[in-house]
Amino acid sequence: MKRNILITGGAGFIGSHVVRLFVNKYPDYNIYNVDMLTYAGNLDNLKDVANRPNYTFIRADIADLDKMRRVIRENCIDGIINLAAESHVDRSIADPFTFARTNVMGTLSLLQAAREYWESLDERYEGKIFYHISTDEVYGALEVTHPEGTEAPFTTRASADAHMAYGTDFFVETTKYAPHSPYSASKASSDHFVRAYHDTYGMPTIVTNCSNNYGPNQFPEKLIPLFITNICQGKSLPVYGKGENVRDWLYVEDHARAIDLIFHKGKIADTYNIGGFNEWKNIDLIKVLIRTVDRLIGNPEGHSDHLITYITDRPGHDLRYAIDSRKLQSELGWEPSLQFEEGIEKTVRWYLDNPEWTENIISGRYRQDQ
Ligand code: NAD
Ligand code: TDX
Repeated sequence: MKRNILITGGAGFIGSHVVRLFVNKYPDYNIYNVDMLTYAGNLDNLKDVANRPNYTFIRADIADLDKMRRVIRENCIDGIINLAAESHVDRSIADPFTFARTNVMGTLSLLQAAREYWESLDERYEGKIFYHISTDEVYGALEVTHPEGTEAPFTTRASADAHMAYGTDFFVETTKYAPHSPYSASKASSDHFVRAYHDTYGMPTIVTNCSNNYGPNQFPEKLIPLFITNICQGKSLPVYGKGENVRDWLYVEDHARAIDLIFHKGKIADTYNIGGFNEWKNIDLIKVLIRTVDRLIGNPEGHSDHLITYITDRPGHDLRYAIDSRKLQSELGWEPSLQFEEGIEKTVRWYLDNPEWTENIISGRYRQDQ
């Protein structure tokens, strides 16, 4: 079937994996990638698909309502996957306004532009979808609790059942929103606007909330790529607080597969949580990273342990995120494909095999070329 799909934020980390998947898997779809190319946007991420006949890049700001109206109307867009966002918590603490502008006003502009176009058509919303990509951070933070006498579940990816057996709390689709950082507050606000466009205007919308992603092409300000880069360069590894915060990690291609599945088979007006049942305490994860990088570059074991440096905690640092993704697994049959150890190995190898990708970012060259 022919379709015209608009993917926003496609030059970023997750967006580039989603664009690649759709361009390769659906030759009959026209894929339009709208990205403003902020510091986080990098066209190097999409070199392999840039010249495909079913792919078009449009440099534009999602908060530019008139531009979004034109892009959607001129290209007869019938599906939107909204990934464009300011995404780094530390930057949101330094500059909350940029987060409100892109994440809230940008999403609202896209919703409004889509609404105007779709309502002008005879078939109106039939066959249309506005799919908004959100985060587990909107749910706030969980405690680290597990029954006495049991090991913490965050040492390797367990099955969902084994994980639930610990009886600790997880974020489910009905967990009340309680964002703490300006980033998560802006994402929560955008989620509310998306649901309001469904409830008020009947727009077919879906929202998904995913846990921490990792993998190739992640901007080296986030924990995993920053630490891989620093270990390679013998630079210190700034661990916030005591390194006891817990995150639930998912390989980025597994997230992209979930997005594909939900875009095509998800229930309109519904919400799905996406996560890998793969919780790690930061300091344990950092030790795995050090071991993996040292092994792959031929350093003796323990060589880079001294780089760990505990620094002042991030303000408002959420203690634990953990996603219960059983709804997505049981209703749509999605499962993460990789064990964490495999995913980390693949990720470290990618950064080691592609040093120019990181070097272009550090030198700023990537911004001159685009
Ligand atoms: P990213 O920062 O790597 O990429 C964001 C992209 O959006 C960049 O290409 C940037 O140029 C573009 N962009 C920013 N502002 C824009 C604007 N005003 N107009 C057009 N384009 C703009 O982000 P990411 O980590 O790939 O995250 C993508 C989405 O997934 C975000 O909505 C984020 O909230 C969500 N998410 C991320 C994670 C994660 O672990 N990274 C987890 C769950 C959800
Ligand atoms: O230098 C660091 N030192 C450190 O201890 C950095 C960059 C991070 N950390 C800690 C903070 C977190 O507990 O590591 C953990 C992961 O940090 P980030 O990579 O900044 O991710 P996080 O804050 O958990 O948010 C991420 O997951 C959810 C993404 O950035 C968001 O976009 C997504 O919504």
